[in-house]
Amino acid sequence: MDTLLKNIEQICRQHKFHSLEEHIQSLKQFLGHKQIDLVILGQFKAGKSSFINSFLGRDLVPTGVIPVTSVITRLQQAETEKLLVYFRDKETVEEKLSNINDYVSEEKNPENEKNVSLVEIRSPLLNQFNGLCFVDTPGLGSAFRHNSITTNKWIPEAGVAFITISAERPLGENEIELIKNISKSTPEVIILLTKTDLFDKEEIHQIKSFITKRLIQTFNSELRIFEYSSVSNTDSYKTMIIHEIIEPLILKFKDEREKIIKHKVISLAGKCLSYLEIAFRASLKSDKEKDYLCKTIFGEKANNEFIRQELNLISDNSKSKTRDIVYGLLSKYEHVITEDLQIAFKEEYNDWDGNLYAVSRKYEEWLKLSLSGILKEAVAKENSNFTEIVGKVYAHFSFFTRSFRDKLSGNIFKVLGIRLASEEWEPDVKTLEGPDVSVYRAFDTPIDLLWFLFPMFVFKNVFRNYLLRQIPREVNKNIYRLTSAINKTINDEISKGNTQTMNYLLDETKTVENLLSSQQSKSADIEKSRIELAGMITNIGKHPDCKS
Ligand SMILES: Nc1nc2c(ncn2[C@@H]2O[C@H](COP(=O)(O)OP(=O)(O)OP(=O)(O)O)[C@@H](O)[C@H]2O)c(=O)[nH]1
Ligand SMILES: [Mg+2]
Repeated sequence: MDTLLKNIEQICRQHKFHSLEEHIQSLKQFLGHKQIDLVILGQFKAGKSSFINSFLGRDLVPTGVIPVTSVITRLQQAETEKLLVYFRDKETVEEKLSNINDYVSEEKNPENEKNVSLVEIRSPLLNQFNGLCFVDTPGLGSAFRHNSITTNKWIPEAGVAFITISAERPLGENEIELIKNISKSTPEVIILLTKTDLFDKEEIHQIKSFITKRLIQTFNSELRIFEYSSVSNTDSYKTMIIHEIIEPLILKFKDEREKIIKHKVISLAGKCLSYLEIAFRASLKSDKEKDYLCKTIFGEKANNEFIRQELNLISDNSKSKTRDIVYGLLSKYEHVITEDLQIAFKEEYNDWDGNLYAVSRKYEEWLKLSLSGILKEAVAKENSNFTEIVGKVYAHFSFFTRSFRDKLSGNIFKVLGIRLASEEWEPDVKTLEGPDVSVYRAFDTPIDLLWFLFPMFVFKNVFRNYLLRQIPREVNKNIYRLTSAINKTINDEISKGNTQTMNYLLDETKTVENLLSSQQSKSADIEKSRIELAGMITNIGKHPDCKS
């Protein structure tokens, strides 16, 4: 496999297939892991985390009735139990296992605001599985798009994929898409029909037949389906899975790992091969014909200018709406914040001694502290909605990317009779950071500097009423400022997504341009690489893109 990967790398370098670089790097990273990851995927609330807990016989990962898992959690064997939390932006931390909720649950780490990249549970409970790891993933399809993005990005790491399907919602379009996608990364996709306790035997039989029928209709092949319930009959379901999946994997660990690696390398080789075929056919054309090819392939809707304009359109259109959405989310707190602060102020003010200058400073300090605390709480409550604004725009970028590639691939097919190998891509979504909250001076005109003119024993009530009246203005002003700050953070993130998408597509068009400009003098070289690679693939097995 190493030789094949080196060969692919060398071919990509020689023929400038830039867009396969990321795929090669992620595969190399995968080769560094010595375990096999059993990745539990599926819609939110399908029972993924419950399956892991009940299968391992202990409540290790959090579960619940609303979307829970927000971070990839990997469970692997170890002599002693520990929890490791890996962050995107800081050093890894070792934590008590009992604190796991603080990092992986949507409630304690909403929208993964702590920027955790992975949580690893190391436990002797996993020792019985000899090198097999379980990976719990955030559910797909919930209102939280960032959860789906996190999981989609992890898909290339899967060794064996368990697609959990709740018996309550048997197999929708989302699962079909997921199976299509994951099949490119792993040879072993297994359906886990969860919550079987909710139906009787006959009904479960009907649900399984329905799933099998749909899979055959779509993929022309069946997948193994295992029943599971963490509520009743659990031991017998567990025994079945251990017997049919786990034991064979452990018994032939080395072979199974090779099989997974082979599948991934062949998937990459398939992409490389499709590029070589395009390059070869293009190289046989005359310069005039090449000109025509380029014009047809990069017609009106597949050139760099078109990409730039369309992405900017998506960005600008979304950015122009951000401020109103953010203000809508924050302004609903204005009334209640104002009232709460006014009540609190009335209590505090009586205890403030000193001249007007000292009282004004106290007021500013108090207001800053109280208001920033309350606004921070409001921002924390709304943070998932703010991140979601970015998530929705990224979904547009990823949709545009897919349509663009389909268009490009269709054009190539029209003129050369070959399609680009398919690929899923989306920009990386990051958790937004809450902005600073600040408060103006209590007096815009510095009358407090004239404190000696206003003895407090006479004016205390006048200033009390004055300061009380300032509160609504301060709340309103700070909500506006906060809106501006969050608007900027969100729009900066949208711009970053735009740049990432642009770079990805420019790489892709550059690669195709290189392919199309292949010179006749290179035909023999390209053909040699193509025949060698095709030969290696045939020797090893059919590549997955050929299956569907
Ligand atoms: N009746 C029944 N309920 C189950 C079963 N497994 C899970 N549940 C319930 O389904 C809900 C969701 O379970 P989780 O394990 O948190 O689901 P999940 O797929 O991990 O959810 P996310 O992390 O949000 O994607 C919880 O209320 C569980 O109690 C089962 O086998 N039978
Ligand atoms: Mg979960």
